[in-house]
Amino acid sequence: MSHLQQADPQIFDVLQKEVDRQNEGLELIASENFVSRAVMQAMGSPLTNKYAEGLPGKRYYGGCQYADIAENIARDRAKELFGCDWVNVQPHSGASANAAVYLTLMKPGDTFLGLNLAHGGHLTHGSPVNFSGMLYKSEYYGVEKDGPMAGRIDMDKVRDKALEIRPKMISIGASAYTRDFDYATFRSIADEVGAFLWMDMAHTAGLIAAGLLNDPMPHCHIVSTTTHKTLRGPRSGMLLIGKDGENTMGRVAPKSGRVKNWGELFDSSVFPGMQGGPLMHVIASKAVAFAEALDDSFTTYGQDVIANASIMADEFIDRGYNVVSGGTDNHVVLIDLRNKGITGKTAEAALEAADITVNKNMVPYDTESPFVTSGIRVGTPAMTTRGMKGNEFKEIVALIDRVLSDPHNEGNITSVKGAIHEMTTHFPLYDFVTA
Ligand code: DSN
Repeated sequence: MSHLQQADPQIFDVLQKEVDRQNEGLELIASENFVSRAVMQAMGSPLTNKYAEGLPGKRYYGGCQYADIAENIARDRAKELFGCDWVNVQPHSGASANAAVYLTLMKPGDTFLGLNLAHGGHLTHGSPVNFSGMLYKSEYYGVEKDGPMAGRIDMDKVRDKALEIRPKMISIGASAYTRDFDYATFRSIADEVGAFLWMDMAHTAGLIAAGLLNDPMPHCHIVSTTTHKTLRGPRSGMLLIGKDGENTMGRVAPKSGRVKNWGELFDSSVFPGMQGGPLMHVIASKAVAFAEALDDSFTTYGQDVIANASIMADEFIDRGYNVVSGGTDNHVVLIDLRNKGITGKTAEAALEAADITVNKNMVPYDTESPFVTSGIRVGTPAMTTRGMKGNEFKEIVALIDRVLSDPHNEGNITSVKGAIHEMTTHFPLYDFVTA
C-alpha cells in the first residue's frame, strides 16, 4: 500500500482504520464476508482501465483479448460451480442482476409475487421504494405468525395467493429467511399459473455451490446472485440458467430479430439494457473467487458456516431469546427482541459500541418502523472465514447477551469490547496495511 500511502495519506488513513476495525471487531453482518488477498489483488488490478462493452469475442472496443480470456474463465468456472449452461458475470451488483431479470421477463405494470420484505424478502423484490415496486405490481407471500410453521413459508398459502393474482413471475430468495426453499413446489405453482420462476440466491449462493442447501438450478427459469456474501468473492452480481436452459425456461424462446435464446435475451438486458461497460477487474476477481469455491475446502467452510449458525441459534434460545423459525438451516440467525424489551436500533448501537457489528432487522409481523425494528440479524460467514468454530460462537453469544442485557452500561460494554479484541487477535485477518 506504499503508493497509496504516499499519494493520498487521507484515504490511506481511512483504509488503515477500516482494516483495524475489521481486524479487531466481530463482523456478524450476515451479508458480509472477508475475501482472500488473491481476490482483492485481481480487483485492484490494471484491468480496471479496460472498457469491454459486449461479450467475449463480440466487443465494441479493441484491445479486449485479455479481458475476453478473464471473462471466459469466470463464466466457465461459474458454470462448473453451479452446474449450469448459461451465465452472465457482468452485473455490477445483485440489484443490477435483478433489474435485468425484470427487464427480460416483465413489462411495466405486470404483476409478480415475492417474499414480503418485512418477512425477510429483499428491497428489489417489490418494495414500493425500489424500482421493482414502482414499475411493477408487487404482491407478497409471507411467513407464518404462529404455530409449528412460525417463521416459515407455508407453500399452500403461496399457491393460494398465486392462483388468486396469477402473477407473471414468482420470486424466491431473501435477505433474512433462515430456512431452505422448496424449489420443486414453487416450480409446480409457477407452472400451474403460467409464471416465470426466479430465484435470487444472493445470500445462500456459497452454501448452494457447496451442495449444502437445495439446488434452485433445475427448477428456476432464472437465478440471480451476488458474488460476495457466502460465496466470498468481490462485491458484484451474476445471472445463471440451469442445465438444458431453453427447456428449463419451459417455453419457446422468443426469436425476434437477432436474439435467439433466453441466455441472449438476458445478456442484452444486462448490456445494453441497463449497464454500460462491465467492470473487468471485478470479473477477473470473480473468476478467482469461483476457483476458490470449486476447491474441496470450500465445502468444509460452508459446513462450518451452517454449523456455527446453528450453534448460535441454540445458544440464543437457551438464553431466552426468540429466534425466528426456532433455528436456522443456513448462515443467518434472526432474533426477535420484543420479549427482551429492546429495539433492534438500540441493540445494534450497543453492540457496535462493543465492536460487534450486526444489523437491526425487521422481524415478521414487526410493529416498529424499518429504522427502529424489533430484531437483529446475525450471520456466520465472515467470522467462520477467520477460523472461528463452535466454542468461539458460543462465547460470542454470551458476550452479545451481556451487552443486550444492559445496553446502556458503558463499563459493561467496554469490558465486552476488551474480550472481543482479545478473541480476534487469535484469528488474524489482514496485515497488509501495517506490514
Ligand atoms: N443488503 C443485503 C443484505 O444485507 O442482506 C442484501 O442485498
